[in-house]
Amino acid sequence: MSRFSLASIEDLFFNPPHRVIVDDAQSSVVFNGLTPLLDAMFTSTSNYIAANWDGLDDLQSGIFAYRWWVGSELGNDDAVLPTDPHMHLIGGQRAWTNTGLATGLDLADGSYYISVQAISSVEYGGPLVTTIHHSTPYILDTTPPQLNDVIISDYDTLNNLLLFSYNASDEGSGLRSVSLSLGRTEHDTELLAWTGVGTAGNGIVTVVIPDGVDTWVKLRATNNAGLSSVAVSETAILVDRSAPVVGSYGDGGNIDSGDVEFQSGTDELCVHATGVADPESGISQILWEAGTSPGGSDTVATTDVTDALLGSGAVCRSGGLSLLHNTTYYSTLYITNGAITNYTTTLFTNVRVDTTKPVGGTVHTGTGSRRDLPYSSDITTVSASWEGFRDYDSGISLYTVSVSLRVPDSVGL
Ligand SMILES: [Ca+2]
Ligand SMILES: [Ca+2]
Ligand SMILES: [Ca+2]
Ligand SMILES: [Ca+2]
Repeated sequence: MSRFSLASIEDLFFNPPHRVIVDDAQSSVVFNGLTPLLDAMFTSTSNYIAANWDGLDDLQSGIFAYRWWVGSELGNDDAVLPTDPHMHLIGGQRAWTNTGLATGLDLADGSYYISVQAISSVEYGGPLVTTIHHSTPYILDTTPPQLNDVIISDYDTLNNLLLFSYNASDEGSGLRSVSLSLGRTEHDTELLAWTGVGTAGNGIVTVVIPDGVDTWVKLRATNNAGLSSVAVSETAILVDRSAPVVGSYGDGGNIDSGDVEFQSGTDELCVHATGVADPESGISQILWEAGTSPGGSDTVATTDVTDALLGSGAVCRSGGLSLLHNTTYYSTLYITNGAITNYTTTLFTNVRVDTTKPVGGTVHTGTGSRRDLPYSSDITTVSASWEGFRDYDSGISLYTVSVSLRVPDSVGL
């Protein structure tokens, strides 16, 4: 008798001389998975499990048969019962694959442990059995990572640095990698192909994002079982390396009058600005403040005037103001664009309050040597001249001359 019959294998395991080995991470005999000599750590497939082994055939007497099994704890067989992996093969030992494959399973996520048993072909004195319990778990994870809270915190337009953070984790197999891509939509990666960014939960990527392009940021987290989740930034980001532009601006509420340098009213302060725009990213906010010193806000506290200035082009503050004669009021407008790293155009203008009328001055009929003559023979022209009008605060901006006709009581015709 040179061989045990297959029918007698089960009997051999009841009480043979038995050696049990629990291997360690450095051992290279039993391996998880189908790839020869590669110890797989993770899998995402729940309907089959596999193992392979090597180096068990150098027992002095040769191997008569193998069995393998799988359990949720070391040595257990609650996942795959002990099976002869070569039982179905024709051709004897030459056809052995030293691979175990159990299919049609419905495994739950968790850790699985492979055991392999070799029965030696001892011809005298009964078989010897060696069992190796592979201590490196084969981790099944069928759920992709959790990935959310993708936040783009900043874009450094000088150095082209994109700063971001996210929340990613994987309970079963842990995170293996996180990648980032940029696209013009939520789906493409046209602006930046997938780029590894580490798993720290935040990072910085150097990438040139063109001005004025809605840019969607995508993150992809992959777990150790090879499953991925993708998350997209809640909104597109907009990069703009140029500040808003402005047409004209100044003091006063009448944009047709342009900037004024003096005003007589004491209960109202106005500013105007026209042509306010940013072609790349639009205008997000306009703030106005005014005070009695440049940059001050003691007269008009910082106020959001975005709607008013983009609408009518002018904004006034009237209630509660009591401006002082001979005092200059300095307005500051902060015009901010809509980019992720926004640029602000700051405008300065000022107006001086003059509540007193011009003084002095005399008016004469005629000019030069013909001044103040009682009669004139010129029937087509009336002329006048004046002198001495002054305003010590704001100067004279305009003279208006009027001529009235008074007919004497008796006119000789
Ligand atoms: Ca998972
Ligand atoms: Ca711009
Ligand atoms: Ca002015
Ligand atoms: Ca005056």
